[in-house]
Amino acid sequence: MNRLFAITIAALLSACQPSASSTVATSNVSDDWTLTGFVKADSINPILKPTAALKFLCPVGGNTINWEERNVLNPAALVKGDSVYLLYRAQDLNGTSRIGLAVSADGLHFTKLPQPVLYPDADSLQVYEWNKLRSKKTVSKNTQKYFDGVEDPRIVATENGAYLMTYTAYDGKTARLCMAISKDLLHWQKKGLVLKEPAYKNYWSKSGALVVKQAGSQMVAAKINNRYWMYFGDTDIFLASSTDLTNWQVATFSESKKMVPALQPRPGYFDSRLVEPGPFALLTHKGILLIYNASNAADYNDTLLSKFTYTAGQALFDTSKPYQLLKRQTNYFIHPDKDYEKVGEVNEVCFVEGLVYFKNKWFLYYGTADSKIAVAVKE
Ligand SMILES: *[C@@H]1O[C@H](CO)[C@@H](O)[C@H](O)[C@H]1NC(C)=O
Ligand SMILES: *[C@@H]1O[C@H](CO)[C@@H](O)[C@H](O)[C@H]1NC(C)=O
Ligand SMILES: CC(=O)N[C@H]1CO[C@H](CO)[C@@H](O)[C@@H]1O
Repeated sequence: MNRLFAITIAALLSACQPSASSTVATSNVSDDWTLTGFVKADSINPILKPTAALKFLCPVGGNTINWEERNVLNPAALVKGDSVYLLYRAQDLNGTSRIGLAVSADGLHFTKLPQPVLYPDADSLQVYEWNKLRSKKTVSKNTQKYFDGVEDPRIVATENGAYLMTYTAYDGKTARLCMAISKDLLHWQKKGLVLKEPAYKNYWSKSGALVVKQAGSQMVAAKINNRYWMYFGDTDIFLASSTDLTNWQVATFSESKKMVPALQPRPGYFDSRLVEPGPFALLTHKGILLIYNASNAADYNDTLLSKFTYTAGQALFDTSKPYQLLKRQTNYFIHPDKDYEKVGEVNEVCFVEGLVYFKNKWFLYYGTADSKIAVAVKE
């Protein structure tokens, strides 16, 4: 990354040692900077379920499969025209993930397109998106061992009217954060790894949430200090920045070269095991609002949640210093309490990845137990 910038970060962080990010946590935080008051739409949830009805000719395996028979989960969302679009992850029975598209006129009732819009293909990314062991072994229905594919999309608009998706490419061994762009949400051009630098190419990376500004119902990638910013990671949350949305540089400390953690797990809280970005990071007049997913640890946990429960919380970062945590919720604002959130492929999961402002309401879309998709609405 840019040397000057790396040094600046290091200097700023060393000024508030030790532990830049987690110490703010327990201060008496006023919650007026948060986006809360979401109510789960119980009468129609879950809004998306897997089905064996949709067929797809897999260009890698060469076979026709029921591409979303096993699970649908972890959707990105955006508004285009008069509709809400969900880009959701779907798994076939073998556990390969692809990304499908569903459309809604009211944000609640969705119609799926019959074919996925992004999937492992016979292309240069196949090496990251397809598990080589698949061709050798018959995969058991009940193992996660061979899971692969393209997972967990997040989406923002760009200033030139295109859409940028970040997603996880998974080869069964290493998850790598990737990008794709589209003008129409149907046709996607894969743009490869987000972390292209040799030091990070084989690094486990996931969950890229860009800093955006809200323009009506559009969430548009926004620059701070002449750079775009992306929060990413699924243990701690790290940062990358870019001038062109294509070439990203990880924010590292200049001496140790370690990645700068913007947010870390907190012992004793709902986010004691891991933290991971939600939909996108929204510029507000109070700072950068990041909705994040969190998992509860087996030790030094929130004792009111069972271990490994996925909930979501919110954090606020300084607008001129995106690595500087200002505030953080002391408790989650959404957690699993419905049957379909508690039991599924992975139990006890509400995983938030889609957020839209549509017809004067906020709609939050989330994966439930890694098996279905639900919505919560803020009037
Ligand atoms: C699962 O894998 C087996 C063995 O490779 C293959 O025969 C089958 O068609 C695959 N099913 C799906 C849904 O991909
Ligand atoms: C929470 O952590 C304590 C130890 O700190 C452990 O005894 C307990 O079982 C944990 N609770 C859950 C729900 O994981
Ligand atoms: C982005 C990502 O990989 N998220 C994972 C976090 O954990 C939840 C719960 O198991 C999964 O749903 C996600 O796939």
